[in-house]
Amino acid sequence: MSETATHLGSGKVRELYALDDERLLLVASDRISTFDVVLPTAIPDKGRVLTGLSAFWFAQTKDIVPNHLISLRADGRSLECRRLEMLPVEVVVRGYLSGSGWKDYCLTGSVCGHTLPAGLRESERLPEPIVTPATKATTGHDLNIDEEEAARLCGAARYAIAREAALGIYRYGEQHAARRGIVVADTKFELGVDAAGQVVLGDEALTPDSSRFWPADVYEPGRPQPSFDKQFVRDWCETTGWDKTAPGPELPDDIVAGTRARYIEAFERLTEIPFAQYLADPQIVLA
Ligand code: Q0Z
Repeated sequence: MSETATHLGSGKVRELYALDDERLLLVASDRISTFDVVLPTAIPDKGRVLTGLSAFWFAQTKDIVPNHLISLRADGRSLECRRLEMLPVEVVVRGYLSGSGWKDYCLTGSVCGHTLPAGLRESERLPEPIVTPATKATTGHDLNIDEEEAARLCGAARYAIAREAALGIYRYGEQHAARRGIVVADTKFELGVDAAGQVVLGDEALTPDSSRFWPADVYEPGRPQPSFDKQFVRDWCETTGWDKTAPGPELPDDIVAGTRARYIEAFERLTEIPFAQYLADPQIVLA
């Protein structure tokens, strides 16, 4: 028995293949992007960290919302998934005021149609998490939309189910991570509809690439927060005079090693599994 995978597309750091009409393969590379540019230097095992974390969250949250995971491959970096009809919006959940949410709040006092209390500071925890959908731009940045527009694009009933699913997973993940010293400021979900018409969580879940992870020990509202995973890379890039257009700079060995250690630290804190054990037996994250 052999399988031939058809390459369907590339993300910045992941590849998508069709295995057959019903199944896809999502493969996470060791590439890293910063300031929206993929760097020429890989972070060894980054793809395994992200795949292991995603599989961990899919297993942990399957009773909150069904997901597309069929199996985690022995390479630790590939997920076999059910093929879904993806919703035309990304469902972003924000528990903290950062990024485009902070920008929009400063300009208008609201984020994607959510009017927020006056006087909030950058990176402040919101009174409750908000859902801020975005349309998937074919190029460049995602476009924030309000929930009324998302409901129109998805169908109101489908959007209502998707937003409750996203909120439920975010609340679970944010609490779990907070107990282990990681603030999940926000996270992006992609959901779809399966052959039975059920809304299903697809893509990746609560990874550092789909979320903002902040170290809880230095969290302080009123300023931007350091990234749990990418801060060494960002800080080093800022010392080089790079203009943040492609191609990015090659990373020195110590920045690669420090960044790899941060990804592994995030994995170990969140899963409570030594990363070496994941490499020896990836299925351990599904238990
Ligand atoms: C995910 C993406 C990547 C490029 C489509 N279960 C699913 N069913 C149908 N479509 C998708 C999924 Cl996950 C799907 N993407 C995002 C991922 C490389 C694009 F690894 N696009």
